[in-house]
Amino acid sequence: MSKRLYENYEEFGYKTHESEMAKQQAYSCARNAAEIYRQLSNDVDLPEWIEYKISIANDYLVTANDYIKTGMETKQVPMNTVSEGKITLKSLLMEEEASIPESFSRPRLKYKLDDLKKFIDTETMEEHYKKHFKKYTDTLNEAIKEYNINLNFGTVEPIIGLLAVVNRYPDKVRNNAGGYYNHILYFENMMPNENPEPVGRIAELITEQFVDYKKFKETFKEAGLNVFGSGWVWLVLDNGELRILTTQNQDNPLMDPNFGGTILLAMDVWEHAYYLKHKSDRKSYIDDFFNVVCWNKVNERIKE
Ligand code: MN3
Repeated sequence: MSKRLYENYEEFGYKTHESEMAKQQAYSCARNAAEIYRQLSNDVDLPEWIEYKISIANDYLVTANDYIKTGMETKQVPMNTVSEGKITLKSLLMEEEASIPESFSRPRLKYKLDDLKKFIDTETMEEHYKKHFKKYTDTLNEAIKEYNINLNFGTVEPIIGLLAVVNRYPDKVRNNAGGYYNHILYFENMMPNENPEPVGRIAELITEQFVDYKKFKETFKEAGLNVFGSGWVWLVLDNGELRILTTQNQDNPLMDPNFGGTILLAMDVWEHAYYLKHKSDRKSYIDDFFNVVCWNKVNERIKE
């Protein structure tokens, strides 16, 4: 694909100074992409994160290519996208960016904050959802402005795209992008639950890999108790296998460029998730957490 783009750019004629500059930039991007692709194609199995980045780069180039070939002659490029006499690739992608949110917001919960009270008390849920989660969301939005972060990651959801490149940014972005996304997962994978036993595909996977649900719970709980200080426990599906991971602070497995799995279940083990009811007893919080796990949500995530 990159090679084809590279060849396409060679056919372009000169239009105006601006379009010539844009053409040269796009040409140079395509040439670099083609060279990188050539070097990488010696490896038969590229790591998933490289494949992912190539596909993002490719999407950008295809969009730029389409725009130049079809748009440049018919559309007037708005003046504010012209900076110091040249059109940047960013301005070429402006139309696509229009659909990208400039900030993040908390999803509405599918249950009321007091619906889990038998296990997770209402006061904790209120503090957690309305204050802690809100704070991560607000601070993330502030950081996006502060560091002028472009949330256009092509076909990848903005928050997922951001987590994958979070190492480029200061801790404020890391902590709050993680804090924001981790809490989406956590509040989504809880639900008032009449029958908290795993069902469907996840029940099968647990039986295959952990013998039974009881054994799985013990392992997951042990992982939670071993998180020193604040952090998270994750059940992920990686190459068809269930794995239990832990992270510190607000880190998320998707921040690791080598992680290629799917997150199925998130458990917050920060004290703010349980201190009001369970005091320092993380163990009893984890027992209660298992009573509100939404296994249907876990099964949905397996299919994604
Ligand atoms: Mn929390």
